[in-house]
Amino acid sequence: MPAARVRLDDETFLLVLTGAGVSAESGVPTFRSGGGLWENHPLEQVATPQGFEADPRLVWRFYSERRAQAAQCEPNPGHVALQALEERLGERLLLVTQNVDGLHRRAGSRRLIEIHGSLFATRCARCQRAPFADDSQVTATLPECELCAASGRRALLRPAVVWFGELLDPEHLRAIESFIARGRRRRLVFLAVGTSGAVYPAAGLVDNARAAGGETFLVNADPADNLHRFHHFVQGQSGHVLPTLFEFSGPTQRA
Ligand code: BJW
Repeated sequence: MPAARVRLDDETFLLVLTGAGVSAESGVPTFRSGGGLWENHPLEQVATPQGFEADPRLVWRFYSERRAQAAQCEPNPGHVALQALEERLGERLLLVTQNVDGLHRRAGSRRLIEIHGSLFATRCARCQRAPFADDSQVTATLPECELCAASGRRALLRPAVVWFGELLDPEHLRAIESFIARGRRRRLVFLAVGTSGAVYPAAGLVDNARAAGGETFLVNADPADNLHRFHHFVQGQSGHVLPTLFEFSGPTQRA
């Protein structure tokens, strides 16, 4: 049994934030496990607009490899436990993930916001066309936007993920704020899982939850950078901890 348990009752609004650690047991490498490097390239070289501008081929190779790798991975008991919570809590649960690997969706989670985008979507680096589903591998030829081409401009396509220095979708941020506001009027619980607490604005959500009177939990293999801002810390592997982390009381228990 974990060191602390998350009590859920009929009043509870549960906001969950997940990071790369949740997918580690599925075989998806975390960001900072290899010292923040991919093939000796620092993250800034492959996960910034400047990096893409300087070497789009390198960046596409990074994302093509990750597409292929994530497609071969399966959701683990941590993803499954969070999906099961959605069945019990319904609209009183919101799952916010920083992960782009699609594993929460594949586990069946639908009350889900992918705040850093998706590995399996592509968009134009220049125009505002909506991102489209895409699992292709980019090797030799860099893909170009055909809508821009039709109006006589050349623009590269890029992975539909959020890089450092880029804004998160304001609609996503509004949906999170609105969930916290609803929870504030009832009983708000915030749970962060498998994230180093190093990247904002995700790492600041614990503060938003606390400002709204929320009780806050962190489940992580190691102490996160923002550990001191949580009320409770359960150290361990999420696939092991999450299935027994929650205790239910009231009708929520019967679902
Ligand atoms: C396990 C486990 C197991 C392992 N079980 N646990 C405020 C202060 C300072 C700077 C900023 C600030 N606000 C904004 C910034 C700038 C910047 C930022 O945060 N910089 C920091 C580095 C300081 N943020 C941004 O630029 C964001 N944009 C923004 O805020 O716009 C406005 C603005 C811009 C500039 C200045 C000010 C305002 C955008 C951030 C986008 C991040 N993008 C990436 C790439 C996405 C695409 C892709 O996947 O390739 O997102 S970077 C990378 O980090 C990725 C991740 O989602 C993200 C977080 O990583 P995560 O998930 O925490 O993974 P790890 O590897 O770090 O940690 C894993 C953890 O799991 C570890 O702790 C392990 O111990 C644990 N673990 N196995 C449980 N089995």
